[in-house]
Amino acid sequence: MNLPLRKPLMPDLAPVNEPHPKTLTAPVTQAVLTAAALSQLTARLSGKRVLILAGPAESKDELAGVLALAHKGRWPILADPLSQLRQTDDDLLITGSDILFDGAITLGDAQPDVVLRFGATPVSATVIQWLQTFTGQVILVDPNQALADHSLSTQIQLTVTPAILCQALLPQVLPAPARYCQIWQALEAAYRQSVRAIQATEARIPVIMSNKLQDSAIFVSNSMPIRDVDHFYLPNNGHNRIYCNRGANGIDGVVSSALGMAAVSGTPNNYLLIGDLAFFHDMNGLMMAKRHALKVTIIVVNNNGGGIFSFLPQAAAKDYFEPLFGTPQDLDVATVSKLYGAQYERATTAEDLQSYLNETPTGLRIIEVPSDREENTQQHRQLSDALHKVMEDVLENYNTNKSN
Ligand SMILES: Cc1ncc(C[n+]2csc(CCOP(=O)(O)OP(=O)(O)O)c2C)c(N)n1
Repeated sequence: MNLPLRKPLMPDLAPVNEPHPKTLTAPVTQAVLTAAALSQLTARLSGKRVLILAGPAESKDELAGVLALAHKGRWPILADPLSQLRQTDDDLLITGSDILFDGAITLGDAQPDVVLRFGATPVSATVIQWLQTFTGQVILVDPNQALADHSLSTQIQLTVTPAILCQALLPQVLPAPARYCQIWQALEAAYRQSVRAIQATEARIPVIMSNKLQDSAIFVSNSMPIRDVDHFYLPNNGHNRIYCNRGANGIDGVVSSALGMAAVSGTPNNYLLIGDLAFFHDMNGLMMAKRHALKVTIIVVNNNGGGIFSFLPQAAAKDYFEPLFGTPQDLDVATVSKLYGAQYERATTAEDLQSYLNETPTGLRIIEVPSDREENTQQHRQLSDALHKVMEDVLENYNTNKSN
């Protein structure tokens, strides 16, 4: 958009008293479930193998009722990193869904009959693709009729709030067969055990963050950071909120968004996890940290370019891959830190990062984690293979011991 303005460029300095709109989101409907709808829904869910898919939500309160309902039904919850449910270490939360849903594994007795969806579109493209192939029923809880269902798999759309729905269903539903929940919990336990032991440079960052951070607001950049957080940031009782600019999934404006978060989060414990390209893209946003004395720690994963593209087939086309996709900038993060008056640290080991995250934040701090794109791709592939094996072993164990 290019809006030419005519001189004189003197603004109207008279104060404007119009109140700012409190919220830009549409009002939440207060619809209640009719008795008929509730009984139909109960019949679809009670005693069934239900899988709850908790997508992005604004606050912890939005999906609070979902936990109680899940416990009543013994239903596992695929907890998107932006669902705000990973703030508590609940034993029904599932994080290892990408490995289970990428089509390489037969779910067997872990296969759900029904998917009950809350929140917006999940980060995981694998989960969306799986939903497209899922032959059971998909119910979407969409109070404002505003959630785009990118999977086009919804059969029933409920226009009640999660709170109203969960409260109404809670006394009605009976639990799923015990074995169903047990398998999911065994899968998740094995997954988490492997994730805790990750040594790979980039993949271990969310593991360390989920271990170390408490009462923090965490902003995550698009590209590999949000994927790694989805896969490897484990639920814990640290009460950390996680945010990301989803939608167009741009790598633009991420530094500024994180600083905006830090300005209103109400905590000095603000973090941004970001790749080098996204960081340099919005570098000058850092000015605002100085101007507003913001407390924020930025972890820059510096693999000198777009690490995500090394996972795509074009990585094999050596002649044009680097100038078109890899796009290394060869810029120095330490010099950028100096320019904006940030405290600079370089974390080359897991211990380095752990100890930097132990320090209490006092202002703008930039922690550079050097990485290598090729090595990162190999490490992720090895990790994915190992995690598939772990999950397959658990399922095989359950299938051969039917008495489990
Ligand atoms: C504004 C914008 N431009 C381009 C893209 C395409 N894009 C997606 S991921 C990516 C690479 C990001 O690199 P980096 O931030 O260093 O993260 P990494 O891939 O290394 O994890 C690019 C350019 C985008 N998403 N948004």
